[in-house]
Amino acid sequence: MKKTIFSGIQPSGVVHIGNYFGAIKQWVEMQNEADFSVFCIVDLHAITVPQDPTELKENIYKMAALYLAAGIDPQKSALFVQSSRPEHTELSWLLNCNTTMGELNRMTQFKEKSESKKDSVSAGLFNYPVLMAADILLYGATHVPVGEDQKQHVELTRDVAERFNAKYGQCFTIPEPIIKNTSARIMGLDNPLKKMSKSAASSNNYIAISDSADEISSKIKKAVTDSGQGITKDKDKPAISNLINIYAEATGMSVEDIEKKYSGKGYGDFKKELADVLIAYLEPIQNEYNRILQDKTALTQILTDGSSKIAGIAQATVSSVKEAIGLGL
Ligand code: ATP
Ligand code: LTN
Repeated sequence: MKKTIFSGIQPSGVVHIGNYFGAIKQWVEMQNEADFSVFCIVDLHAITVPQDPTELKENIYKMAALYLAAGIDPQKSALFVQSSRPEHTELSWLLNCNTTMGELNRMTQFKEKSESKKDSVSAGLFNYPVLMAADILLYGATHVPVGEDQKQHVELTRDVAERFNAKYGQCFTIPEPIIKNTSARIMGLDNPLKKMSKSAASSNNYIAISDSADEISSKIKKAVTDSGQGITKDKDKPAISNLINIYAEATGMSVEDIEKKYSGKGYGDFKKELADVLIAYLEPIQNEYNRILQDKTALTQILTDGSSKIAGIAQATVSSVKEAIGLGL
């Protein structure tokens, strides 16, 4: 079967190493084995929560520059901005009418994000997973690389697609979430029991891709550790396990090899070397990012080309779905 990859990330504020290792880095690895890959800057998802218009526009460019700096190759993959293709909102409506309130009420991300402000969050935040389903199903994606927190949304996509196919005939390919072991959930440096998050209260929670060497060193130094000692991955040692995962992602070393290398050493030594490893890992990406971001005309061209490349696929999907439902003349 043809392997088609789809994934997206919101252009909202900081990008941290959780996003990078959990999502973007995997996409770069996967684009080489896929028949076709589509990577999207999901600005329509970003506006489910308030955004400043000037900052949003700037963040779209920043996200595009980061995708490219990370190694997304616009020759091999289509890189585009979600709002540039009207088929995303169109299919989203068609799917909304085939998704139940019950299904959306069960989405844990919505529950977490609307906690204590149920009546004031936007209706878009509630419908967010359906827009995500539309993104995936428009291009017949077979594989969707994401972090663990998005697994439930991909499962909803599968349910909606299967039900639609059963009701209206074969319209959609059923996608599979692809979640990598060591990077599925990079945890907060200040709280290893919760995922690293750009919406965290303190910037000590995360390492941003744009953090300077000094910031990286200081944040790793401050990162909480577990009681006891020893550099070993263990479910009773969530903090050090998280730091080992980050080390593994930045070096490509296996967890066992890392444990062997630091056997008999203390948290202090390990943290110092982890900071060095991360600084060296991020430096070339940061340099590329800064270079690419300077030429907005070139960036705009890449995004417009990406959007044109996939227009035919998106339009064909929407046409066949409308036809199946019995819409139009
Ligand atoms: P927020 O923390 O405000 O919910 P976010 O940091 O999760 O935002 P998104 O744009 O929602 O950012 O996520 C982009 C991608 O990064 C998704 O594939 C998501 O699964 C992945 N991701 C986000 N946080 C982590 C994390 N801590 N570990 C691994 N992957 C992550
Ligand atoms: N909801 C995702 C971003 C996203 C996405 C997608 C990921 C929007 N559409 C389609 C994979 C496939 C998030 O990371 N917050």
